Amino acid sequence: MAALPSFSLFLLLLLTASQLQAFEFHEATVDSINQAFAAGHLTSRQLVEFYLDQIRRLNPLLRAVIEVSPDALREADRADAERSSGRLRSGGLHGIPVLLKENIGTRGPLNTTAGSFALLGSVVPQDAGVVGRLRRAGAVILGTASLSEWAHFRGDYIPNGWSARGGQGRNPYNLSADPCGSSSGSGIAAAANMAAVTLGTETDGSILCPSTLNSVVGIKPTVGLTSRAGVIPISPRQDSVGPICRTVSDAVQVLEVIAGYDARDSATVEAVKYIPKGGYKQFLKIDGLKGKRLGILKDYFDYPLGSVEAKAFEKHFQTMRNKGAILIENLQIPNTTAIETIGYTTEQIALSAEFKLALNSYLSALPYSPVRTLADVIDFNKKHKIKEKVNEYGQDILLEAENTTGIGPRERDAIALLNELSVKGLERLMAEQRLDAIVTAAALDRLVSNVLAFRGYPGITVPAGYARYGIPFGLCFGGLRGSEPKLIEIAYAFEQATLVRKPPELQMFRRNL
Ligand SMILES: *[C@@H]1O[C@H](CO)[C@@H](O)[C@H](O)[C@H]1NC(C)=O
Ligand SMILES: *[C@@H]1O[C@H](CO)[C@@H](O)[C@H](O)[C@H]1NC(C)=O
Ligand SMILES: *[C@@H]1O[C@H](CO)[C@@H](O)[C@H](O)[C@H]1NC(C)=O
Ligand SMILES: CC(=O)N[C@H]1CO[C@H](CO)[C@@H](O)[C@@H]1O
Repeated sequence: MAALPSFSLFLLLLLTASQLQAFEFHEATVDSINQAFAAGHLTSRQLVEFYLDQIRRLNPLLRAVIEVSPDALREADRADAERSSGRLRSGGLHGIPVLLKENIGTRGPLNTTAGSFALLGSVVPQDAGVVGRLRRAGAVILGTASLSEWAHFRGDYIPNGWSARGGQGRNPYNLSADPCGSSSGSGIAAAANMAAVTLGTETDGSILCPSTLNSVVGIKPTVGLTSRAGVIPISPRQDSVGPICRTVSDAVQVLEVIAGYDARDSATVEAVKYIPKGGYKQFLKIDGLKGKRLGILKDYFDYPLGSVEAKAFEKHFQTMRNKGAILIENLQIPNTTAIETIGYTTEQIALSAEFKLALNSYLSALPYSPVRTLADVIDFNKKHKIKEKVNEYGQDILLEAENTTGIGPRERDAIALLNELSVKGLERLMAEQRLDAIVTAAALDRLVSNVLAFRGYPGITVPAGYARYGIPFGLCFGGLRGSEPKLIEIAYAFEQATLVRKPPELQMFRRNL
């Protein structure tokens, strides 16, 4: 008789073990996680433990993470306890571990420094707007992702993915390849299964590029759709916070939670009007390409005939046609030459002045900080040349920004030109051709991010193939402000029809692990 209870205990243990085995941690999606949570096959604690273990093993090599949160397991336990007591938070991220780019502020133990020692020890007044939303949805803050220092606004010579605090982030598909930036750690961590989902930020390319190079999905939302409050800024006119995840569905579920009004970011007032009734998940439609008019921008597809990329894109175009899309090929954005020739310098004039104002305002609002102004940051770098590798990488962008004196005639002209290039460029093309989206290749040397940056347009990148040396490339779908619903339909249907993404084969690098 006494044997029975222990025998059933044995059965129970066996059952639990087999159920655990049944959950596939690698390439887990928000949906697969939620199903396992609901079935009682997985706890948030187990999930957090898995990612902490991945970080422990992989981070010495990939440097995708700057800090893990000492509160993560406690937050997971709380999410689990709430779930068992029937209190499930709405939004779909209850108990899901999120990694934040390290320029996104969190109140508590995690530092918010944009990768720079200058801000180490600074105290933020409260969680960033998007972090507040994640917490209210019951998500677990796992830690902070590495980045190109100061979101690549310190100096032109800082390598993508490098920061003094984070070290050099590496591309998990080829350790000697560029991981791109500035949200490099978010892209690397998503690709290498070091977090369930991640957040990045973009001013011009910082979500779209690292998503592409690390073979994951990035959504750069319409500027203002997600709050920038509590995020170390570059430009309130161009900055956007968005998800970087392994699938379109995951990215959309994160977007759903982080998008919305925030009293601390006035740009959200207008942008939240774009949020459709019923949210974004309804646009995850398998037939989302049907009837869509897609403008193929030829400048981004001039790959040599017979190259891996040319063959992949031809196949992808055919898939889109088969799924009912109408492809309008060989298009060019009017003003494309101007965007290429004067766009960058014009943008830099605007960003430099905007950065100085926004950063000084951010720093002065911190309850405690070792630096209070951009000038302090520059001084800090001069005093810590070794730690911050100032002799190697310089700080030319910071110096240029410090030299500005607010938004004067020169800056106003620059901003007006950026708007003109956009209105007479992308907006005109989309209207004339009645497009639902533009389509471009996405790679280190071909990124449409500037076209999307100047006037706050959204874009989504999806993996499209693997080129020479295993380096990933993607497709980017872009559109006008508020066009997320269409972009999601197109990106999701394309992803589901092609399923290009494969996880990096990290055992290749076992020697280094
Ligand atoms: C934040 O930085 C301080 C100072 O270096 C350090 O003591 C602390 O451990 C850091 N926080 C986390 C969560 O790593
Ligand atoms: C600062 O501005 C002055 C006057 O506009 C200019 O001559 C100088 O080259 C600028 N310096 C830097 C570092 O941009
Ligand atoms: C990584 O890229 C380098 C060239 O940068 C190449 O020599 C090497 O073979 C690649 N490694 C892999 C694993 O593809
Ligand atoms: C600055 C610039 O090149 N603007 C041009 C943009 O395109 C329109 C239409 O082609 C031209 O009229 C502008 O001169």
